[in-house]
Formats: sequence, C-alpha cells, structure tokens
Amino acid sequence: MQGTILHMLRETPGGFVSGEAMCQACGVSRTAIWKHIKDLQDAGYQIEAVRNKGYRLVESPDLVTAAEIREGLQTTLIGQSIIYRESLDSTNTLAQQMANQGAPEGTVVIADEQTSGRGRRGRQWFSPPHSGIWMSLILRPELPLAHAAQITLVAAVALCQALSRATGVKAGIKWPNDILFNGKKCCGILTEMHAEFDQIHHLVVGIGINVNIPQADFPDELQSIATSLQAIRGEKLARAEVVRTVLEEFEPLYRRYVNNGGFGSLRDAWKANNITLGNRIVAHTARGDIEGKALDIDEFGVLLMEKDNGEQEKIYSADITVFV
Ligand code: BTX
Repeated sequence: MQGTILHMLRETPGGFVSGEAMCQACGVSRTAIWKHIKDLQDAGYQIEAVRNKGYRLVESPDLVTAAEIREGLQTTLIGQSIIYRESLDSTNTLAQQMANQGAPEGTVVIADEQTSGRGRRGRQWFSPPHSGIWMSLILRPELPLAHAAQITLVAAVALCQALSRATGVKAGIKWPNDILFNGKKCCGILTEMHAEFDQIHHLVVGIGINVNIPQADFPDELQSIATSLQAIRGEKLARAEVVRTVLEEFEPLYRRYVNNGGFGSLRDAWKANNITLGNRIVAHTARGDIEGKALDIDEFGVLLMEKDNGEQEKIYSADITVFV
C-alpha cells in the first residue's frame, strides 16, 4: 500500500494528491492513509500535508525498502516478494533460512547494511549502511547439481547489463563472480545452495554492489582493489532504481537459462561483458596456481586456459588474477 501511495505522490511532481484519491486507489479509510503517510515520514520521506489539498512529496530519501523497489518494477517472478531489513548479519543467511521454510522462487532479501557480509571461502564483504545494495535472490531451478555454479555467471551478465543501462558504467566480468571497473571491484556475487544427492532444493544468489560509497570510505586494505558507482560516476545514484534494473535484467536471462538451453544460450552475452578472455591470468585452484592465458569459456561455464608450456587446461573452480 505504501508503494501505491508513493507512486501516486511521485506521479504528481510538486503537486498535491488528495487523501480521497488515495483512499479510493488503496481501498482503505482516511485514517489508514494518514497512518501510512506517518510511517513514510518516519522512514525519512518529506511529505507535506495541507488541509483541503492533500499530500505532497517534497523529498525522498535513498532507501532500498520493498515499497521503493516495487515502484514501477517490471518483473513477473524476481522480486514479487521483497523482504527488507535495516540491518542483517548477511542477506544470504536470512535468504537461506527463508528458502528452507518454503519462501517462493524469486523472493528478494535486501538489507541497508550487513554486519557480517561474506564473500567466497569465508572472506568478508564490506557492507556499510545507506550506501550499497546487499541483496539475495532465492531460486528453485530444476537443474543438475553440477550446473549450479553457472547461475553465478548468469547473474554476472545481468549485473553488467544493469549497470550499463541504469548508470552508463561499462564494467566487466572477472570469471567467475566479480564485476570490475578499471581493475577494481564494484560488485561481487556469492551463490550458495542447498542440495541433496543430485537435486537442488534452492539456490541463494547474493549480490553486493558498491553504489554510493565515496572512495575514501573504503577501508585501507580495499583502497586499491575496490571502487563504487559513485566513485566512477562522480555522483550519487538512487539505489532502488539500480536494484530494479538488476532484477529486470536478471529475470529474462534466468528464464532463458532455465528453459532453453543452459549457459550455452548466454555464452555470447557473457563474452560481450567479460574482461577475462584473451588476458594473462593466474588461476588459484585447490591444486595450486596455474599461469597462462584465458582462451575461452565453454557451454558449461568452464574456463579454458593455455598454460605457459602450451598445454590446455580446464578450470572448473578458482579465484583468478587477471593481468590486463
Ligand atoms: P569474493 O570472495 O570474491 O571477494 C571477497 C574479497 O573482496 C574480500 O576478501 C576483499 O578483498 C574484497 N572486498 C570485500 N568487500 C568488498 C567490497 N564491498 N567491494 C569490493 N571488494 C570487496 C565476492 O566474494 C562475493 C561478495 C558477495 C556479497 C553479497 S552482499 C549480499 C550477499 N550477502 C552476503 O553476505 N554476501 C552477498
């Protein structure tokens, strides 16, 4: 309901929307509308109320609440249910719990801040308040277990396309799960799953995007490796709009992936957005470091590299360093 109210206020920029019109649109009483307006004001929206005229939106805060994201969201699956919390240890943790309790496919869990945001292999993910997008998507694809990791690649394509569409930033994918701009990470993806035998129960795709973090606000150890959209663009962005764009880019890619043809059908899109292939890389694998050139990605998302001795090697899982 708050989404409808916000939408009506925004559709009338600078003007007033009568309480009566809101009652009709929402099908509730004047008192109920007044209470929702009060909640919105408490959340930081500056809404002016004038007798006999109605309500006017003076200024919106940069929030990633469900109401903000839902407004104008053009998806039919991803984000139909949105769970927002001001602070969470990790959105992936709550998403896992909710998925275990039966939350539907497409549910998005999002927080303004994470106190224990995590990356792969137990690493930490810096997730300060009011400035980033820290969210997790719950998915229930009918896929063989071995294909689960490909969802990270699908999300990476969606992120690059979304950043380009919403912000004009042309970032690139470092296989498998990072999005870089000028060699610095602006987004990361962490896919976790719950499976039994060969069946995936659910996947949780965690997405972190550094949006309005001034470069100086990154901790010292991240200064040389991390960046934000604000640092790249030189201005702040509305986080909810970036979230919407990510969900809207992800949905058709995910559908194509699940319905038609796996990663092969998205391979060209992945290639068009990557900064890995053709470059010298070191793959840090469980078997040790492998140096060489990244040659290609196959229809399963496996990275093919040519080692310095000329032999070819398939990389199924690794962190890589790319030398551009
Ligand atoms: P990763 O393991 O590839 O990268 C983690 C590494 O990235 C860290 O060790 C650190 O060097 C660096 N790093 C930490 N924080 C940031 C940051 N904000 N920006 C750039 N670099 C950083 C990447 O893992 C996957 C990250 C997924 C984060 C999302 S947020 C929502 C969801 N919930 C959750 O706990 N994790 C995911």
